[in-house]
Amino acid sequence: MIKPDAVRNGHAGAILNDIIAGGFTVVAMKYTRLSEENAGAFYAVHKARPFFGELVEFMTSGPIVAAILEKENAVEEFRKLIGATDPAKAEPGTIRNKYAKSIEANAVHGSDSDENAEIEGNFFFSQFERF
Ligand code: DGI
Repeated sequence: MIKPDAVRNGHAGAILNDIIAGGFTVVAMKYTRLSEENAGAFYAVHKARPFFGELVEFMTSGPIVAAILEKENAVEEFRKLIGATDPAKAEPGTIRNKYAKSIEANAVHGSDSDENAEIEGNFFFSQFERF
């Protein structure tokens, strides 16, 4: 997912370029905006964390780009491409290092396991939206 900060700051195109240059194939993609209910469900694992309310507020603050990406070893490869959660700790050249401003407004989301990639893909896309 390209998060609201990156879309707002005009980085969506550059981020997609980096993703494609990184060898990922786009299987599905959409431009949409999360409702409070959607964002709360998407980040349900963080419900008990002190930043949950702010996270939901931020994630609903503007449109996002959701995508399903394909590559060998995709979950790990994508996390390498985006860098650490906190952009201050993200390696130079990573998407979060280049385009993110803070640990919350950190430009992109990537699934953390194959299982969650399946769940998150199903959250955004039907079988008719995958190519
Ligand atoms: O998988 P990641 O997005 O790299 O990181 P995560 O699953 O640990 O956290 C999910 C999102 O929650 C993260 O992208 C931004 C937000 N977050 C994580 N830790 C903090 C945070 N937001 C705030 N405000 N403070 C935190 O410590």
